[in-house]
Amino acid sequence: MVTPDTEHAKIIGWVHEVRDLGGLAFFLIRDRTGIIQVTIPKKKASEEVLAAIKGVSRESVVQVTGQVKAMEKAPGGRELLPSSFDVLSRSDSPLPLDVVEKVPADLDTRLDVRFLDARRPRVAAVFEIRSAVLHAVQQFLHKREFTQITTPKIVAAATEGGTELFPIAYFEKEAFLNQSPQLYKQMMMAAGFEKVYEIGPIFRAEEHNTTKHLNEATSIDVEVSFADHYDMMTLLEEMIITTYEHISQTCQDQLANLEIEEFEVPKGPFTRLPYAEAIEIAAKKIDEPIKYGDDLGSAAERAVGEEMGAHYFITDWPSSIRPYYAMPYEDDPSICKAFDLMHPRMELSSGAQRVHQYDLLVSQIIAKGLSPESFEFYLRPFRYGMPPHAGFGVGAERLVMTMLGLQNIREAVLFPRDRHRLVP
Ligand code: ATP
Ligand code: AMO
Repeated sequence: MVTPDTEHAKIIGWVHEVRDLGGLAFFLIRDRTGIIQVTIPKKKASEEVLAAIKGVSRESVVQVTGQVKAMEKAPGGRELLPSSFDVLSRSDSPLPLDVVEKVPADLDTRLDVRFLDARRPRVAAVFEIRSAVLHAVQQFLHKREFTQITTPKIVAAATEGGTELFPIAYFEKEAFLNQSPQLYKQMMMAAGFEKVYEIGPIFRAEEHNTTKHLNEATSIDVEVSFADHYDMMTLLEEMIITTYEHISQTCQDQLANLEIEEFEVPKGPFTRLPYAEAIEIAAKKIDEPIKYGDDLGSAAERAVGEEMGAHYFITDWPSSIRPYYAMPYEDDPSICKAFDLMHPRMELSSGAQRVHQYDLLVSQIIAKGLSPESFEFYLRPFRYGMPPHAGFGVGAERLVMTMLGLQNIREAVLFPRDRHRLVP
């Protein structure tokens, strides 16, 4: 894209809008940096230019060269008077989606033609911010000497308890798409890596179609040795705040495109609310019955979130509703060293100090009705010097969705996978 003081310029972009006023034609040309007006006074224009602009459809890709002049009425205060105008790629019309957003479209239509939808500056802004979020997270973790790992997505068994798995055919064996890198990041603690993270896909065969669940999501997984759940809550809180700060400092244009005028960076320390108190708050505020030992459903999450009004942790969960790998408190094993990080709208992350003692882990696996045999590859490292460790997993889409106030998690994924959507 040109700068206002460039005299001669070449631009290549999409035809955003065409206005033909008879003696004067205006083309708004758009690329990822913005929009510039090309003005063609027909009496003065060359025959080649006049021939080239005839019938150019919106969203065609064009290359224009010419003189840039200041023009108060034009977007950005300048216009390009072309000496050449070439159509590089003609767009069919009508368009399946109106890129200039004069005609509103529902999310399904938008997702069907994501390549057109993402030409809208407001949509592109979401994905530029998503990229900046992942960059900020990585920068934060690398500064703290974390090692980035990548672990298999094709696995032989469940991680989180045996449900919600997608089976796949793997030669003569049955295999699954991994639900979480949980077991692998823990094994890397046995390998002595001390601080690892992975940003990668997780697959969950969630039957229900909601605005906050995907069947393929992106998880930011972190695991640290010689750390407990308190250390992890502190680390996670710092990571969230630092990420918001990074967006606030580097994504002003994108936030403006999203019409977010006041981008609030959350303030620490986040309240640490024991599960028992969260249940009490929920019980008072929602109609459905809820008691100690129940998981927090969406209505309960929202009710407690409303009361808290900012990011907060729910701590000290009943061991009965957390996975086998969560460490029970020594003085009261009915509760465990697990936590959830909550945004007022929904859960953002789960984490815990893990069980690192082989015998305790085996007994917890059995107590959950699972078979230690199917966890053999995972259990083995616990017999050869497993350090105490803790970690968490954050859903990247939920982080972006809550940060930008998006209504549907699908808006935070380029090509979402849900119950009904397998293409594009
Ligand atoms: P509208 O899209 O609101 O119907 P219009 O087609 O009626 O607009 P005006 O915006 O009223 O046109 O503009 C009148 C004249 O002002 C145009 O003929 C043109 O000479 C000039 N003009 C308008 N907009 C621009 C612009 N963005 N850049 C340069 N000149 C412009
Ligand atoms: P959990 O199952 O709570 O924990 O997942 C962690 C976070 O991942 C996100 N998430 C999802 N996002 C969109 N669609 C889904 N279907 C979906 N499922 C999960 C959420 C959630 O908080 N192994 C543990 C983490 C750990 O203890 O380190 C785990 O997977 O934001």
